[in-house]
Amino acid sequence: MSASEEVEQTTSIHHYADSSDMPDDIQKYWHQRYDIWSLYDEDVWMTNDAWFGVTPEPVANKIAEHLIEGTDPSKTIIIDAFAGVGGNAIAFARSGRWQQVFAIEKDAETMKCGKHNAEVYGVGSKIFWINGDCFEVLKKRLRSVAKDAVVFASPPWGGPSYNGDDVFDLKTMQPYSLKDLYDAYAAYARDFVLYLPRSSDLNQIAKYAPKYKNQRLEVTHYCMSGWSKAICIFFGEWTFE
Ligand code: MGP
Repeated sequence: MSASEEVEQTTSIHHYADSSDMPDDIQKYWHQRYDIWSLYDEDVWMTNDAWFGVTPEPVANKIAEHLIEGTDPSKTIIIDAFAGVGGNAIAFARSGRWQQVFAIEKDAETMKCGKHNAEVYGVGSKIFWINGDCFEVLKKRLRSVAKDAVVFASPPWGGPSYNGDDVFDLKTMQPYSLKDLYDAYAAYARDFVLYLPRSSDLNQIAKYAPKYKNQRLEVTHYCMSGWSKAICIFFGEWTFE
């Protein structure tokens, strides 16, 4: 019995070898498996929910590149607040830019996937995982670290049905609204990035443009095959060309 077969019997962790093994509601992601993970066949582990929330590898790599371009070189620590099965944290670790990569994940099974996937991608020793609620962890364990770190957050958007409305309402996003996220991260970090739906209401985002930066706020679409997958909002001090 292989290690992944053993894991599958006792937990919600899976490495599906065929789409027919997947629950119906996530089968549509099967054809995207190599877009999500180029090393999918090397025994990448996923929970069922991770299929619709994980950042695809090319997008995660592009975000990691942008963070290198835009952050002050004096910043050496990055905190992935909703690390999930590891998509972004692995890209941050692989970029080689950060002396420390912290990955916070609330769900223990999901975190096991993230740790395992980091091993698959050869960066297992470069990520420090913390099992807990990111708001609690930032308040208590990482408080002194967070103020000089970059915080990256790819929160839940209320499930895969987020896509139903033409314009996504960030005030009613579940379980955390834009305001909840902004208030929580601004309390602990100066520089933070939110990964949000491509159809997010830009007027709601514009309200957070700071006066001291001439009312400018950097928002970037991340695309695959010419279609936006999601946006990032960059809060704090960023210098993009
Ligand atoms: P999607 O719209 O569900 O993609 O998610 P899908 O069905 O592949 O459709 P297509 O039109 O893009 O082909 C697009 C991207 O949004 C995914 O790749 C994830 O990175 C991200 N994403 C989706 N959801 C539901 C979430 C979420 O709840 N949280 C986070 N952080 N990202 C999500």
